[in-house]
Amino acid sequence: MVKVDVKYTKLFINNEWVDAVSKKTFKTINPQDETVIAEVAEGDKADVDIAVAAAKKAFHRYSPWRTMDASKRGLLMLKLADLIESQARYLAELETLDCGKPVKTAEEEVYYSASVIRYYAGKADKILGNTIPADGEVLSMTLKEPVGVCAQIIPWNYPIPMLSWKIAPALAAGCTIIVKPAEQTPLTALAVAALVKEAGFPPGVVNIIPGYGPTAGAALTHHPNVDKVAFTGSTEVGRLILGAAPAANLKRVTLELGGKSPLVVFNDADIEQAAQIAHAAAFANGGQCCCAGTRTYVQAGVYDQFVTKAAEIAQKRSVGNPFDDVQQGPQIDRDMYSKVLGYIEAGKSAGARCVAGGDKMGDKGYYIKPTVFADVNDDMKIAREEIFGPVQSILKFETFEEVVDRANDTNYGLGAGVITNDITLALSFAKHVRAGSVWINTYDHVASQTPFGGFKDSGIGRELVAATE
Ligand code: TXE
Repeated sequence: MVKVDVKYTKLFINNEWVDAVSKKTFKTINPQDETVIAEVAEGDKADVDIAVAAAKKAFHRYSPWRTMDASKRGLLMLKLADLIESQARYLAELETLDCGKPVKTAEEEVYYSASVIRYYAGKADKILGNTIPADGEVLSMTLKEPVGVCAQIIPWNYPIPMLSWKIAPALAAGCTIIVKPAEQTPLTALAVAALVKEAGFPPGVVNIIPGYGPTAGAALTHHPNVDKVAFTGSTEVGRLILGAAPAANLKRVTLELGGKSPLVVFNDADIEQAAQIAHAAAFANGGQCCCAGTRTYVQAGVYDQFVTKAAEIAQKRSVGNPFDDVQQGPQIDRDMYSKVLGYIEAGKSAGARCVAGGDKMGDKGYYIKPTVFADVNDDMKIAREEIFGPVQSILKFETFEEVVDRANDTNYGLGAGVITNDITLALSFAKHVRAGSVWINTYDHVASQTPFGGFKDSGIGRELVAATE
């Protein structure tokens, strides 16, 4: 077991480390072996009130933050990105300890997160308004203003990238922030908070309140002095957040929620390559990815060949101690572990053909074998509900029209993919599938320059580039 020093476990408010008002703490658990990593201060409404007051003060018109040149905001962000990179290995190990993802992937995610912050650093002094040819002897123009105090509630599947997606555009725009990390993974957000202070951001600009959703999270979403909530998580909680907004102050809400994304493989595809892309689409981050391509639709002419290949690749996927050179570590927690195993049983009892995995792995930690089901029907639970684990469902189709209808027959609309050499077919699929992002002959390519978000139950609004426009 790798020893990682946990340096920060308190709330971060006004650039200071403080205990919760209640003095309560909660345990963060290592998903490899269910041991306690650390006791972390448990924020609740009283702490949220203090953090919101700090963020509101930092947003006052004469505050150091509001009077700072926009270009200087960008420079502070560049400094933060440099500091994050300088601690890449430490942050990656802390992330792996807390959420179980392979340390190599965690390190890539740290560099990626620094790149997101750099991208928005460049935007800080390029947020432009318009001049408008209004009728009459007037000059009409728009001035882009920061929204104000932003609550940002993030999940456990990509803790540092989600932190960067949330804080970077808000900082570039000049907002102030209260982040509530997921209760499963509070540690890296706190470690980044220390770097926020070191970079020189004024007190109150970024505040981090670890704690639970129904307490700390709900206090933020109901708070009258929070101007916006940006949330990534389940559709169920997304509905609660949207519902809470009008009662408090009509705060703005962006929601990035779940998915059940289709990936379509046509007869003309290179099957080896298609199976590899589809595997990565379904199994990246142990399947704990909102846009995971979990419904793999394969055209009848190549179906059998594809199923054989997909099973082979899944059986070879290396699963184990995330500090070793593996492709997959444990699932995040006992709840998700049991939930995913429940879906695997549901797939078997519904008559889907399990061609790889299909079970837990070992007796310690939340490890699950990469699982592939073939001969899945659209009405099976495993084809309809978000599993959020290492499970791929393969479905057969005959025609383009049929597969577009079936791909769209879902409450979700986050991602979609298509694999074919026929560009007309690919673009036509991209046009007709109801998904926020469509990838052609690749999957899950997410860039700061490209907006991200969903239709239907997958959410409201767009993140990344759109956030400062
Ligand atoms: O999500 P929650 P959970 C999906 C995935 C998964 C399911 C449940 O299908 O199986 O959601 O995961 C905070 N008010 N995704 O339970 O509860 C919570 O503390 C305010 C998809 O982990 O939505 C955490 O910080 N906040 C997803 C965050 O919401 C509340 C990523 C997410 O937790 C709250 C994660 C409340 N009432 C899960 N209740 C994606 N889109 O990537 C909880 N929270």
